[in-house]
Amino acid sequence: MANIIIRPDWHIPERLATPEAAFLNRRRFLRQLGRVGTGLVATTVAGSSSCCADAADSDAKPGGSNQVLNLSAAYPAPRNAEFSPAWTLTKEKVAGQYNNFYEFTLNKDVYRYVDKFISSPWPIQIGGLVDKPMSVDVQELVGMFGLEERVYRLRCVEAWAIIVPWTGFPFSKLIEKASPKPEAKFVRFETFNRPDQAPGFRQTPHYPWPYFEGLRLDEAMNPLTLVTAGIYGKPLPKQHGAPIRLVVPWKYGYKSIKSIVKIEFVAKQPTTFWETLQPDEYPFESNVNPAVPHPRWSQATERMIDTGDRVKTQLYNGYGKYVASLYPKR
Ligand SMILES: Nc1nc2c(c(=O)[nH]1)N[C@H]1C(S)=C(S)[C@@H](COP(=O)(O)O)O[C@H]1N2
Ligand SMILES: [Mo]
Repeated sequence: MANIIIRPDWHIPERLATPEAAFLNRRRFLRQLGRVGTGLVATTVAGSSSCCADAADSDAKPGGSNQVLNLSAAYPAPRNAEFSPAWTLTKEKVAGQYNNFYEFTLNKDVYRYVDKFISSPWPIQIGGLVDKPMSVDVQELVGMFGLEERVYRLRCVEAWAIIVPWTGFPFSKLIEKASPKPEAKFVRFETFNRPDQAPGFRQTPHYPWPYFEGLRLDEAMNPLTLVTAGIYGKPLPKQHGAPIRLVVPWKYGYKSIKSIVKIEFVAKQPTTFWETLQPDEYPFESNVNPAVPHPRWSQATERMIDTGDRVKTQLYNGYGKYVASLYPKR
Protein backbone atom coordinates (compact mmCIF):
# COMPACT_ATOMS: atom_id res chain seq x y z
CA MET A 1 0.00 0.00 0.00
CA ALA A 2 1.80 3.09 -1.25
CA ASN A 3 0.24 5.63 1.02
CA ILE A 4 0.86 4.07 4.39
CA ILE A 5 3.18 5.95 6.68
CA ILE A 6 6.67 4.57 6.26
CA ARG A 7 8.26 4.02 9.61
CA PRO A 8 11.00 6.58 9.80
CA ASP A 9 14.61 6.18 10.70
CA TRP A 10 14.14 8.19 13.83
CA HIS A 11 16.54 10.78 14.90
CA ILE A 12 16.56 11.17 18.66
CA PRO A 13 18.43 14.28 19.71
CA GLU A 14 21.34 13.65 22.06
CA ARG A 15 20.14 16.17 24.56
CA LEU A 16 16.48 16.37 25.46
CA ALA A 17 15.52 19.99 25.46
CA THR A 18 13.56 20.89 28.55
CA PRO A 19 10.36 22.47 27.33
CA GLU A 20 9.51 25.70 28.96
CA ALA A 21 6.87 25.33 31.59
CA ALA A 22 3.91 26.81 29.76
CA PHE A 23 1.83 27.56 32.79
CA LEU A 24 1.61 26.06 36.18
CA ASN A 25 0.03 27.56 39.20
CA ARG A 26 1.23 24.99 41.66
CA ARG A 27 0.83 27.23 44.65
CA ARG A 28 -2.79 27.88 43.94
CA PHE A 29 -3.30 24.20 43.30
CA LEU A 30 -1.77 23.17 46.60
CA ARG A 31 -3.78 25.82 48.41
CA GLN A 32 -6.95 24.42 46.91
CA LEU A 33 -5.97 20.99 48.05
CA GLY A 34 -5.68 22.41 51.54
CA ARG A 35 -2.39 20.67 51.79
CA VAL A 36 0.28 22.00 54.08
CA GLY A 37 3.57 20.32 54.72
CA THR A 38 4.10 16.64 54.23
CA GLY A 39 2.07 13.52 54.45
CA LEU A 40 -0.12 13.05 51.44
CA VAL A 41 -2.71 10.44 52.08
CA ALA A 42 -3.97 8.43 49.20
CA THR A 43 -7.66 8.10 49.79
CA THR A 44 -9.68 4.97 49.52
CA VAL A 45 -13.16 4.93 48.14
CA ALA A 46 -14.92 1.66 48.70
CA GLY A 47 -16.79 0.47 45.68
CA SER A 48 -17.74 2.79 42.90
CA SER A 49 -20.52 5.26 42.73
CA SER A 50 -22.66 5.48 39.66
CA CYS A 51 -20.76 7.97 37.63
CA CYS A 52 -18.14 10.49 37.07
CA ALA A 53 -17.21 12.06 40.38
CA ASP A 54 -15.82 9.15 42.33
CA ALA A 55 -12.24 9.72 41.26
CA ALA A 56 -12.39 13.00 43.09
CA ASP A 57 -14.23 12.02 46.22
CA SER A 58 -12.09 11.45 49.21
CA ASP A 59 -12.70 10.18 52.68
CA ALA A 60 -10.37 10.45 55.58
CA LYS A 61 -8.75 7.20 56.51
CA PRO A 62 -9.94 6.21 59.97
CA GLY A 63 -7.37 7.25 62.48
CA GLY A 64 -5.30 9.01 59.86
CA SER A 65 -3.69 12.14 61.18
CA ASN A 66 -2.57 13.55 57.87
CA GLN A 67 -4.56 15.92 55.79
CA VAL A 68 -6.45 14.29 53.01
CA LEU A 69 -5.97 15.27 49.43
CA ASN A 70 -9.26 16.51 48.09
CA LEU A 71 -8.93 16.59 44.35
CA SER A 72 -12.39 17.89 43.65
CA ALA A 73 -11.26 21.15 45.23
CA ALA A 74 -8.70 21.47 42.45
CA TYR A 75 -11.40 21.84 39.77
CA PRO A 76 -11.83 23.76 37.66
CA ALA A 77 -8.08 24.26 37.21
CA PRO A 78 -6.76 27.53 35.75
CA ARG A 79 -6.89 27.68 31.94
CA ASN A 80 -3.51 27.85 30.22
CA ALA A 81 -3.84 30.99 28.05
CA GLU A 82 -1.74 29.40 25.31
CA PHE A 83 -4.36 26.70 24.85
CA SER A 84 -7.49 28.74 25.11
CA PRO A 85 -8.63 29.11 21.50
CA ALA A 86 -11.93 30.67 20.45
CA TRP A 87 -13.15 27.34 19.05
CA THR A 88 -16.61 26.08 19.92
CA LEU A 89 -16.33 23.20 22.37
CA THR A 90 -17.98 19.87 21.68
CA LYS A 91 -21.03 19.52 23.91
CA GLU A 92 -20.02 17.80 27.14
CA LYS A 93 -22.87 15.31 27.09
CA VAL A 94 -22.18 14.27 23.51
CA ALA A 95 -18.44 13.82 24.19
CA GLY A 96 -19.30 11.71 27.24
CA GLN A 97 -21.65 9.41 25.32
CA TYR A 98 -19.56 8.79 22.21
CA ASN A 99 -16.32 7.14 23.26
CA ASN A 100 -13.82 4.52 22.25
CA PHE A 101 -12.85 2.32 25.18
CA TYR A 102 -12.73 -1.27 24.02
CA GLU A 103 -12.20 -2.65 27.52
CA PHE A 104 -15.91 -1.89 27.98
CA THR A 105 -17.52 -2.29 24.56
CA LEU A 106 -16.75 -2.06 20.85
CA ASN A 107 -19.58 0.44 20.53
CA LYS A 108 -19.61 4.12 21.39
CA ASP A 109 -22.01 3.94 24.35
CA VAL A 110 -19.20 3.12 26.78
CA TYR A 111 -20.88 5.17 29.53
CA ARG A 112 -23.54 2.47 29.89
CA TYR A 113 -20.99 -0.18 30.91
CA VAL A 114 -18.69 1.57 33.38
CA ASP A 115 -20.53 1.17 36.69
CA LYS A 116 -18.49 -1.78 37.94
CA PHE A 117 -15.17 -0.15 37.14
CA ILE A 118 -13.33 0.97 40.29
CA SER A 119 -11.09 3.93 39.55
CA SER A 120 -10.03 4.81 43.09
CA PRO A 121 -7.65 4.00 44.71
CA TRP A 122 -5.40 3.92 41.65
CA PRO A 123 -1.74 3.05 42.07
CA ILE A 124 0.51 3.81 39.09
CA GLN A 125 3.91 2.30 38.53
CA ILE A 126 6.57 4.43 36.86
CA GLY A 127 9.77 2.58 36.11
CA GLY A 128 12.07 0.99 33.59
CA LEU A 129 15.20 2.91 32.58
CA VAL A 130 14.89 5.73 35.13
CA ASP A 131 16.93 6.86 38.11
CA LYS A 132 13.82 7.39 40.23
CA PRO A 133 11.17 4.73 39.80
CA MET A 134 7.93 5.46 41.65
CA SER A 135 4.80 3.69 42.70
CA VAL A 136 2.25 6.33 43.64
CA ASP A 137 -1.47 6.72 43.82
CA VAL A 138 -2.94 8.96 41.16
CA GLN A 139 -3.96 11.55 43.73
CA GLU A 140 -0.42 11.86 44.97
CA LEU A 141 0.86 12.05 41.40
CA VAL A 142 -1.50 14.88 40.55
CA GLY A 143 -0.55 16.59 43.81
CA MET A 144 3.10 16.56 42.73
CA PHE A 145 2.53 18.41 39.48
CA GLY A 146 -0.65 20.45 39.82
CA LEU A 147 -3.33 20.89 37.20
CA GLU A 148 -4.06 23.27 34.35
CA GLU A 149 -6.78 23.34 31.74
CA ARG A 150 -6.14 23.22 27.99
CA VAL A 151 -8.54 23.17 25.07
CA TYR A 152 -7.34 20.65 22.49
CA ARG A 153 -8.70 19.03 19.38
CA LEU A 154 -8.81 15.22 19.46
CA ARG A 155 -8.99 13.37 16.15
CA CYS A 156 -9.94 9.71 16.07
CA VAL A 157 -8.52 7.59 13.25
CA GLU A 158 -12.17 6.78 12.43
CA ALA A 159 -12.48 10.37 11.11
CA TRP A 160 -14.50 11.91 13.90
CA ALA A 161 -13.26 14.72 16.10
CA ILE A 162 -13.97 16.62 19.29
CA ILE A 163 -12.78 19.88 20.85
CA VAL A 164 -12.64 19.61 24.62
CA PRO A 165 -11.07 21.24 27.68
CA TRP A 166 -8.76 18.72 29.35
CA THR A 167 -7.32 19.15 32.84
CA GLY A 168 -3.85 17.79 33.43
CA PHE A 169 -0.14 18.47 33.58
CA PRO A 170 2.62 18.24 30.96
CA PHE A 171 4.08 14.75 30.87
CA SER A 172 7.54 16.38 30.66
CA LYS A 173 7.30 17.31 34.34
CA LEU A 174 6.82 13.71 35.36
CA ILE A 175 9.60 12.59 33.03
CA GLU A 176 12.00 15.09 34.56
CA LYS A 177 11.11 13.85 38.03
CA ALA A 178 11.58 10.19 37.06
CA SER A 179 14.89 11.13 35.43
CA PRO A 180 15.31 8.72 32.51
CA LYS A 181 18.70 7.15 31.95
CA PRO A 182 20.51 8.02 28.70
CA GLU A 183 19.52 4.62 27.23
CA ALA A 184 15.81 5.42 27.55
CA LYS A 185 14.51 6.37 24.08
CA PHE A 186 10.82 5.43 24.27
CA VAL A 187 7.98 5.31 26.77
CA ARG A 188 5.51 2.45 27.07
CA PHE A 189 2.08 2.83 28.71
CA GLU A 190 -0.31 0.18 29.94
CA THR A 191 -4.01 0.17 30.91
CA PHE A 192 -5.72 -1.91 33.62
CA ASN A 193 -6.65 -5.54 32.97
CA ARG A 194 -9.84 -6.35 34.93
CA PRO A 195 -12.36 -8.50 33.06
CA ASP A 196 -14.60 -8.50 36.14
CA GLN A 197 -14.99 -4.74 36.02
CA ALA A 198 -15.28 -4.14 32.29
CA PRO A 199 -17.30 -6.36 29.95
CA GLY A 200 -15.32 -5.70 26.78
CA PHE A 201 -12.38 -7.91 27.77
CA ARG A 202 -14.45 -11.08 27.54
CA GLN A 203 -16.13 -9.98 24.32
CA THR A 204 -12.74 -9.72 22.60
CA PRO A 205 -10.58 -12.48 24.10
CA HIS A 206 -8.43 -12.54 20.95
CA TYR A 207 -7.20 -8.97 21.59
CA PRO A 208 -3.77 -8.64 23.22
CA TRP A 209 -5.01 -7.18 26.54
CA PRO A 210 -4.17 -5.11 28.46
CA TYR A 211 -4.22 -2.12 26.07
CA PHE A 212 -0.74 -0.71 25.61
CA GLU A 213 0.73 2.24 23.74
CA GLY A 214 4.01 4.02 23.23
CA LEU A 215 5.74 7.24 22.29
CA ARG A 216 9.27 8.25 21.38
CA LEU A 217 10.87 9.97 24.35
CA ASP A 218 11.07 13.27 22.47
CA GLU A 219 7.35 13.03 21.63
CA ALA A 220 6.65 12.28 25.28
CA MET A 221 8.68 15.35 26.28
CA ASN A 222 6.86 17.63 23.83
CA PRO A 223 5.03 20.39 25.70
CA LEU A 224 1.69 19.31 24.16
CA THR A 225 1.77 15.81 25.67
CA LEU A 226 -0.62 15.98 28.59
CA VAL A 227 -1.15 13.59 31.49
CA THR A 228 -4.86 14.15 31.94
CA ALA A 229 -7.04 13.74 35.02
CA GLY A 230 -10.05 15.84 34.05
CA ILE A 231 -12.32 17.12 31.32
CA TYR A 232 -14.84 19.98 31.23
CA GLY A 233 -13.55 21.27 34.56
CA LYS A 234 -14.20 18.03 36.44
CA PRO A 235 -12.38 14.77 37.15
CA LEU A 236 -12.51 12.39 34.17
CA PRO A 237 -15.69 10.35 33.93
CA LYS A 238 -14.87 6.67 33.59
CA GLN A 239 -15.73 6.54 29.89
CA HIS A 240 -13.10 9.23 29.21
CA GLY A 241 -10.36 7.22 30.96
CA ALA A 242 -10.62 7.78 34.72
CA PRO A 243 -8.65 8.42 36.75
CA ILE A 244 -5.69 9.27 34.52
CA ARG A 245 -4.97 9.09 30.79
CA LEU A 246 -2.69 10.53 28.19
CA VAL A 247 -3.69 13.13 25.59
CA VAL A 248 -1.44 13.42 22.53
CA PRO A 249 -3.38 15.84 20.33
CA TRP A 250 -1.33 15.63 17.10
CA LYS A 251 -1.71 11.84 16.86
CA TYR A 252 -4.75 9.69 16.18
CA GLY A 253 -6.87 9.14 19.27
CA TYR A 254 -5.75 5.61 20.02
CA LYS A 255 -2.35 6.94 21.10
CA SER A 256 -4.15 8.82 23.93
CA ILE A 257 -4.29 5.78 26.19
CA LYS A 258 -6.88 5.75 28.98
CA SER A 259 -6.83 4.57 32.61
CA ILE A 260 -3.06 4.13 32.79
CA VAL A 261 -1.58 1.82 35.44
CA LYS A 262 2.01 1.62 34.23
CA ILE A 263 4.55 3.90 32.57
CA GLU A 264 7.83 2.35 31.55
CA PHE A 265 10.92 3.93 30.00
CA VAL A 266 12.55 1.61 27.47
CA ALA A 267 15.43 1.53 24.98
CA LYS A 268 13.67 -0.03 21.99
CA GLN A 269 10.52 1.06 20.22
CA PRO A 270 7.72 -0.77 22.03
CA THR A 271 4.90 -2.44 20.16
CA THR A 272 1.38 -1.08 20.59
CA PHE A 273 -2.02 -2.72 20.98
CA TRP A 274 -3.36 -1.62 17.59
CA GLU A 275 -0.08 -2.13 15.79
CA THR A 276 -0.07 -5.72 17.05
CA LEU A 277 -3.55 -6.23 15.61
CA GLN A 278 -3.14 -4.34 12.30
CA PRO A 279 0.37 -2.98 11.61
CA ASP A 280 -0.58 -1.56 8.19
CA GLU A 281 -3.51 0.37 9.57
CA TYR A 282 -2.20 1.58 12.92
CA PRO A 283 1.56 2.17 12.79
CA PHE A 284 3.51 3.30 15.84
CA GLU A 285 3.88 6.92 14.75
CA SER A 286 0.28 7.62 13.71
CA ASN A 287 0.42 11.38 13.30
CA VAL A 288 -2.79 12.96 12.04
CA ASN A 289 -2.26 13.50 8.32
CA PRO A 290 -5.00 14.30 5.78
CA ALA A 291 -2.75 13.21 2.90
CA VAL A 292 -2.26 9.67 4.18
CA PRO A 293 -5.50 7.73 3.87
CA HIS A 294 -6.29 4.86 6.15
CA PRO A 295 -6.18 1.74 3.95
CA ARG A 296 -9.98 1.56 4.15
CA TRP A 297 -11.04 5.23 4.15
CA SER A 298 -9.90 8.78 3.45
CA GLN A 299 -8.44 10.95 6.20
CA ALA A 300 -8.96 14.21 4.27
CA THR A 301 -11.93 15.34 6.38
CA GLU A 302 -13.42 14.66 9.77
CA ARG A 303 -16.85 14.89 11.40
CA MET A 304 -17.46 16.89 14.56
CA ILE A 305 -19.50 14.48 16.64
CA ASP A 306 -22.05 16.90 18.07
CA THR A 307 -22.84 19.16 15.10
CA GLY A 308 -22.11 16.65 12.36
CA ASP A 309 -20.08 19.35 10.60
CA ARG A 310 -17.50 18.00 8.19
CA VAL A 311 -14.23 19.90 8.39
CA LYS A 312 -10.87 19.56 6.70
CA THR A 313 -8.35 17.48 8.58
CA GLN A 314 -5.12 19.33 9.31
CA LEU A 315 -1.60 17.95 9.27
CA TYR A 316 -0.64 17.09 12.87
CA ASN A 317 -4.24 17.96 13.75
CA GLY A 318 -3.22 21.63 13.47
CA TYR A 319 -0.34 21.36 15.95
CA GLY A 320 2.52 21.65 13.44
CA LYS A 321 3.91 24.69 15.22
CA TYR A 322 4.70 22.48 18.20
CA VAL A 323 5.59 19.18 16.60
CA ALA A 324 6.67 19.54 12.94
CA SER A 325 10.32 19.73 14.03
CA LEU A 326 10.02 16.23 15.49
CA TYR A 327 9.45 14.87 11.99
CA PRO A 328 12.03 16.35 9.59
CA LYS A 329 11.28 15.73 5.92
CA ARG A 330 12.59 12.40 4.83
N1 LIG B 1 -7.24 1.95 27.31
C1 LIG B 1 -7.80 2.46 26.20
N2 LIG B 1 -7.47 3.72 25.82
C2 LIG B 1 -8.03 4.26 24.71
C3 LIG B 1 -8.90 3.52 23.89
C4 LIG B 1 -9.24 2.19 24.31
O1 LIG B 1 -10.01 1.47 23.66
N3 LIG B 1 -8.67 1.71 25.47
N4 LIG B 1 -9.41 4.08 22.74
C5 LIG B 1 -8.63 5.17 22.14
C6 LIG B 1 -9.31 5.82 21.03
S1 LIG B 1 -9.44 4.93 19.60
C7 LIG B 1 -9.74 7.13 21.09
S2 LIG B 1 -10.37 7.91 19.73
C8 LIG B 1 -9.70 7.88 22.36
C9 LIG B 1 -11.08 8.43 22.66
O2 LIG B 1 -11.08 9.24 23.80
P1 LIG B 1 -12.46 9.79 24.36
O3 LIG B 1 -13.41 8.63 24.40
O4 LIG B 1 -12.17 10.34 25.72
O5 LIG B 1 -12.94 10.85 23.41
O6 LIG B 1 -9.28 7.07 23.46
C10 LIG B 1 -8.20 6.20 23.18
N5 LIG B 1 -7.71 5.55 24.38
MO1 LIG C 1 -9.84 6.47 17.97
